[in-house]
Amino acid sequence: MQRTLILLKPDCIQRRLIGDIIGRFERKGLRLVGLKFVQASQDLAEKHYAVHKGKPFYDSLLKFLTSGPTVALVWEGREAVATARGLMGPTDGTKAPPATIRGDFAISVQNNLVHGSDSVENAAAEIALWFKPEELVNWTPADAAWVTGG
Ligand code: D4T
Repeated sequence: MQRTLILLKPDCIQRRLIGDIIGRFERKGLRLVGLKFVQASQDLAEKHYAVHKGKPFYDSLLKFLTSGPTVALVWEGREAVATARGLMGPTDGTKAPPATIRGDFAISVQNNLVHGSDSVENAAAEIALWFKPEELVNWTPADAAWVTGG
């Protein structure tokens, strides 16, 4: 079982898409283990996007992530990192195929609604950045055997 960090970025909240987008991860069969509504500070945004420091879009990206509230989520499941990235689609909304989140709802590169960890290692670091260990809930959904199979 893997865990991944998903952020519903400020555009998702402003556009009232929280329910639609959380529903896609739920319906896929991923298990929600963490959820919080956060106003990201400059420090948190800088740490989250440290890998992009120095790139031409970095300042704009930080301004965007700190411009309003974000919903931070941790999802668990088989191949959760790649599965979530598949649900999201590629970075540029205009290139994202229909039936992906960005393909259905985004037309921007920056304002692309969601962030998802891109590796198991980065997922662990990002989950630790956004959540305290005690904020994550271990539980077994009633339909777990039906979702995961044998
Ligand atoms: P995240 O990290 O938000 O899940 O997005 P991706 O993994 O799909 O894309 P990324 O790391 O390459 O970019 C992070 C973030 O920066 C924005 N961005 C990216 C931007 O504003 N301009 C750009 O030219 C690029 C490449 C979008 C996502």
